[in-house]
Amino acid sequence: MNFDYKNILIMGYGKSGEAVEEIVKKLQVDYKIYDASKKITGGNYYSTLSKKIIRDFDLLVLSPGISIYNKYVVYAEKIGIKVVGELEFGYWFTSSPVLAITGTNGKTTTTRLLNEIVGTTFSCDAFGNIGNPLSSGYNRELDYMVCEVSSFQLESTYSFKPYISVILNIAEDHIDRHKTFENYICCKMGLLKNCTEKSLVVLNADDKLLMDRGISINAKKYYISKFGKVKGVYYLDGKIYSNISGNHLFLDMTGYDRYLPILDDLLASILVSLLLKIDKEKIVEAIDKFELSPHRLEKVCEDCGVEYIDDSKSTNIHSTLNALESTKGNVVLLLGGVDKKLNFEKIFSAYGNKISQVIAFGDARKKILRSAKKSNFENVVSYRFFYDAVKYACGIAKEGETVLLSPACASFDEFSSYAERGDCFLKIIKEYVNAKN
Ligand code: UMA
Repeated sequence: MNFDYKNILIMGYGKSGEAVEEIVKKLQVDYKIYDASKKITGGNYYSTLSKKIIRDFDLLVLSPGISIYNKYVVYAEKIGIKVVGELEFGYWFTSSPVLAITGTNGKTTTTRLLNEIVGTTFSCDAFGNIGNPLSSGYNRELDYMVCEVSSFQLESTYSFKPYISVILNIAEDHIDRHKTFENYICCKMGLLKNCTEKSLVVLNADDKLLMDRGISINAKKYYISKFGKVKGVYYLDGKIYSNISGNHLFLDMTGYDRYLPILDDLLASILVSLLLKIDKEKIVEAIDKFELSPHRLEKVCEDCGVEYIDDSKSTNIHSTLNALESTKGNVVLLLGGVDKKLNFEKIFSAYGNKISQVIAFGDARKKILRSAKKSNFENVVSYRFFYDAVKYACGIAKEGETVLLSPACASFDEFSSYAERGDCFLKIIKEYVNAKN
């Protein structure tokens, strides 16, 4: 590509910033790095910025963690300095076609599964929000790059044009970052902004909001549905059908119960694979071998008739509703962490009858208590710390009930990641069960 920027500021020096730096070094242009919290020594780094510093650059490359509302980013744009996110920057330097997956929930699982299936037939790797910046693949010759794309990344993406784009669903999330739900929706739909009539797009026909927004997109559109026939791949009465060129039975789901809570992810992965003309046998083989993501509706323990499910990966309401939908019997629900300005009342109104007790914890606990009260849901207690909340849940759960950690919040008040929170959940349960037996 024609790259004529001469002075670059890399904003954020985590995985994304490091991958951008690698490309910039190869380009042999001047660059500096800004990171507010890392102590990096040497003349090339800033831990604080000023307008004067910003004026030295002609390109800012943002890590996903840095918002477009950051005051120096706003200033740079105002005075005409080009600002792009790491995903956009990485895309400038990649030549492989991208299979992009976004959505509020299910995008990591779909990315992993699709990458496994595509890998049976083509050279590929998983990139993006899954933990592997697209920029890190700039020097790789792959048939496909399977890329999980977040709203943080789409916020500052302009020319990104995937070969196939998938949007799994859209529900409220990250309102703390994007300010309004509408802004968040626009980021997600932004995945399709460079579509042409030749672009392949996969949408979830069961998601009304997504369908309303997708209607005006001019592309070759295919759909997934859990509720009946669509042009694409759909589920009906325990079987998956493909309806791309003719309607065919694709897979009888007997024996595939583990996929039922993540059916959308499975349908989307099959659909994209069929669009890539991968053999059915290869697809099914990869589905058989695939291990579901840890901390996503993972049954971690059963003791005295109580099931313990780790859904720590659930960091928004939509995902917790999905977990409640797929859980059998009454539920002791662990809810809390860092609120993303989401509406907890939906949980009580939709599943109040199924939840025997809510245990709220962490920063969001007071808001959860208020939401329960507003919804006339009385069985709710709160604890400041996760440890105490889990111990309490273990103590009150009755035979036949499920203790479900599906917190609908980020984990950063007490943990470094949702994975650490899930690991801690299991540790506390084990401690409780061992002490009792
Ligand atoms: N930083 C600042 N100022 C700020 C914000 C951050 O200086 O205002 C600095 C931090 O001090 C830190 C660096 O920026 O050193 C971190 O940047 P980053 O948060 O963008 O982290 P990366 O390591 O580059 O990881 C990012 C994604 N992080 C976020 O979106 C917050 C990772 O997604 C992604 O895996 C990775 O790029 C590779 O693409 C994580 C995530 O939480 C898993 N994603 C959100 C989610 O899934 O809900 C969207």
